[in-house]
Amino acid sequence: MAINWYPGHMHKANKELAKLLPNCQLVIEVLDARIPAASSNPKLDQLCRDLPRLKILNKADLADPEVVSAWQQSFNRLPHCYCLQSSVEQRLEKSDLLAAIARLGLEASEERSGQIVIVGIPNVGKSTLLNHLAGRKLARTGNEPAVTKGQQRIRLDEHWYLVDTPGLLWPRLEDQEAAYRLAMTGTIRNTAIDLEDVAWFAAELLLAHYPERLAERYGIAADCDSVERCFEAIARGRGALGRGGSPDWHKTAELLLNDLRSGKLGTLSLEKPDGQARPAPLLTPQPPPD
Ligand SMILES: Nc1nc2c(ncn2[C@@H]2O[C@H](COP(=O)(O)OP(=O)(O)OP(=O)(O)O)[C@@H](O)[C@H]2O)c(=O)[nH]1
Ligand SMILES: [Mg+2]
Repeated sequence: MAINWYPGHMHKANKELAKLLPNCQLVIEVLDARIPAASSNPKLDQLCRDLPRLKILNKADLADPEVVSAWQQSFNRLPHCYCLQSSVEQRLEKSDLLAAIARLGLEASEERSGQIVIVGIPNVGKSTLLNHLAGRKLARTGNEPAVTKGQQRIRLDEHWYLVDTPGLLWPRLEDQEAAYRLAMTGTIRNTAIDLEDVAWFAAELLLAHYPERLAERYGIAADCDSVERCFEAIARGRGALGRGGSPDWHKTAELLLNDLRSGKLGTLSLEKPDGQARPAPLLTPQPPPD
């Protein structure tokens, strides 16, 4: 099933962002450290033109530290761009932001406060970041996409305002493998995806690149190369069974995705910075059997 998710509120938020940007001096683009490529909005470059960009590799606690550092280095080679990491244990601090502003050559004006906008895909941690920088819980946060529905501006200090924005995707997710990675990590509302399809894709990817995690958590044999057997083992091990004791594919899919999204399968990097996404072995995601 092709994945696309561009509800009406995103269309509106996109227009509101386009109006706001001419009055901003800096764009903070929050990326998911597990999928820095798939979580980069291709429409943002057109919208932001040559505004300086601070890329934040957020949720770094859920990704492989070495791969995140490699991404950070590769982003730091881009012009007008500076990249930092942020995670639950080590959040981006206000002092880091002010240092980044200086590094990007921006100066606070004495007469008029400048404006910094925080943008990114849904559920990536934009509002959490705004609250942390503000030192107070001003924006609503939640572990589901599309929690923020409108812009929210706060004062960061005497020189800068900070604006939180709703999470944005784009009208067509052309790269469907990237779309599946977005879905696996919780960017797309569950009602807009086929959960079993996405979990099947996730299991393929884990079997190919992180079989030891499946072995550790579910006792799946390290040489298992069948997604169906992997699903069956999870279902039996976790009691996700339907009538007659056969595996309940839907429950199993939910279980696997919840474990993956919450970090119970350990740190995962699903893309590498050399442009080579850690590929799922199949080009077209295959649905689970009926
Ligand atoms: N593991 C981990 N979780 C994080 C991190 N930052 C934020 N989160 C969690 O990610 C979820 C989404 O956070 P939000 O701040 O609401 O995300 P958002 O980007 O504002 O989402 P929308 O408003 O829906 O676009 C929440 O459950 C946060 O607790 C992080 O660095 N690591
Ligand atoms: Mg938000």
